[in-house]
Amino acid sequence: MTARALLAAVAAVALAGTAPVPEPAASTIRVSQIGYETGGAKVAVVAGLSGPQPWRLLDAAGRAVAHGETRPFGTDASSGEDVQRIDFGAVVAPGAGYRLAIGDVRSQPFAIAERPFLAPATAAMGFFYQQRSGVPIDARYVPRPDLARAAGQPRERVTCFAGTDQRGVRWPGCDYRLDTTGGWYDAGDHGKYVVNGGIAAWTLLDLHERLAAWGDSGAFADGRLALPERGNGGDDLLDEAKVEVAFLLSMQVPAGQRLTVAFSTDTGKPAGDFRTIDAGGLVHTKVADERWTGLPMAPADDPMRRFLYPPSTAATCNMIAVAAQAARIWRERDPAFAARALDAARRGWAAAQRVPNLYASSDFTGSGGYGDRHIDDERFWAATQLFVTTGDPALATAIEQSPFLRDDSVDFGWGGTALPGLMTLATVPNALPPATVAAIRARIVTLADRLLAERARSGYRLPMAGANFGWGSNSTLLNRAMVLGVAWQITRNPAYRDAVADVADFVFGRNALDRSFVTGFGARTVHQPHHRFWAHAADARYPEPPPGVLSGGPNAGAREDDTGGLKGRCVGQTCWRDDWRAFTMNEVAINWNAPLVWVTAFIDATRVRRAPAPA
Ligand code: 9MR
Repeated sequence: MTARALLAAVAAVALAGTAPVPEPAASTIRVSQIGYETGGAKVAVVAGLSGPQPWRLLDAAGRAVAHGETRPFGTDASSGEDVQRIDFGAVVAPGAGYRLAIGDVRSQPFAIAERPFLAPATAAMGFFYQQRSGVPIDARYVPRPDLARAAGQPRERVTCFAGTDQRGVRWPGCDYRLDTTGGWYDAGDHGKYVVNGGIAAWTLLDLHERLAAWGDSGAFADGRLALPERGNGGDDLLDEAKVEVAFLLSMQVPAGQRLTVAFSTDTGKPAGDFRTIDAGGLVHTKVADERWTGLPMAPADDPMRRFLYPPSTAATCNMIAVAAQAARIWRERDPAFAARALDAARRGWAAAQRVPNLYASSDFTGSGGYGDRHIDDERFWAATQLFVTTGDPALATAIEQSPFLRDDSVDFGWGGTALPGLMTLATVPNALPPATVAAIRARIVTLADRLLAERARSGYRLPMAGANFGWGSNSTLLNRAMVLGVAWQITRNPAYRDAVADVADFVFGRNALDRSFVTGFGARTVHQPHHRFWAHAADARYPEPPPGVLSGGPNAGAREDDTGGLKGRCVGQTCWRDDWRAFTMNEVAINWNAPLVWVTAFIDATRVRRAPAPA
């Protein structure tokens, strides 16, 4: 073959390699499609069998290397299915391309590996770089050249929205501008929202604060991630999180600034009760487009005017929490940044005390609402983070008297931030009396036990037994897994770690749809996320998603349009479609990918390490 012919042949193979591979059909044997840890539990879930059936584990060559019998479970409420389980935990030989088989039915292929979660954790962190606003996304730091793009909003100097909202209320605007360049886009849209940026940044920083206790403080050491900051000597996870912290700080109203805001208290009515106040120290809720843009839309092509939207007490508390957390994390690493963050947090705290009940209005078009009328939990969260950083005795009293110390909720998220306060108090050294810290630790363990009890009732071993899958359900599960992970950190009881891994197994494919909800990981994964730039399905000139991006997941309350006729006829975790239009179930978001990073990094960091060979 001539050199030219060889080149042509290579090119043909390469081209064939880019052709879309047809997706394998869904199997009734559901496995984690990335695979299982050599030393971990290994369970598959099977639907549609009657009575125990013989199973075989096949290696990549199709040879049976283990066998056994399925174990009936009964009806699984989250899917409506009758399920059985295959437990092949005894198999520890590493390998790729394993499949489980029952008769002629085969599972998707999967691996047994020492560290199956390392690559997903790294890819899931890479999502954040690619969501950066204000900077070009450089081909050197993305997994494929077509993911590079021009900067969106490289000079974002914005003023307050002035004009009429969706309900016809006129907002007066303001006489200042803030430079809000930077941060991460929230999701498939180009809004930047403080409450969601806050919980997402906290989640990554919380992971950082735990890695040493898990025995892996270098998990994201300099050079581990593909980032422009690589080689600066700093931890890569912190480099990425700092991008968002800086954005949150930029959203604060300048000291002494007077502003006209609406003190409406009833979401059912148009905004009202406009008053002019000293708004200094409060934080604007969001910077976002004036009207919704369509798909596809690269950030650099966004033609909309962008505005600051009114400050709220909830947004202020989010900034306080993360800025205070940042102040302790960067205290030695970057004292100037830490001091700036602490000053912002303190000014924010004073403002939130002065203006304790300024709620966000959801009446603006062009961006998400993130409205929240219950902000005592945000106040508590802000107080805990500020207290852990400063030891201020006045905050200690407020924390010790808080009803959140005895709260029963096992969930947290952008609108519910009490548990993040407790999770920090439980494990980050602080000046609370030891008995109070012990009580908080016991509380977390109690909540985790409640999650284990739910898991015992769940056919898919989920810490959420019912069919109540809502918007971003994958993050609900992953956030519950974080509570389990903290309980493991407190007790070292392996049952909690196993339960974390069960959530990961679900997210990577052990679910009723036989679907890995993380792009690029698994034989049947997500190809059409609702995202304005990774919009290949909507327009072939735009890229497919990068690997490591989590779909919001099943949403039993999704719009009729999104379910394609499923609405009302799907059960819990079956209410999902891989469709780029389906923003109620197939969008991606920073507050969903952050717990994916936390959970995958947790499993990897807490792996059973082999004893070092004797010297
Ligand atoms: O994650 C948010 C979910 O909890 C809400 O129910 C939903 C409707 O208000 O909004 C979700 O957040 C979206 C935000 O408003 C705009 N950016 C995309 C977010 C993810 O879909």
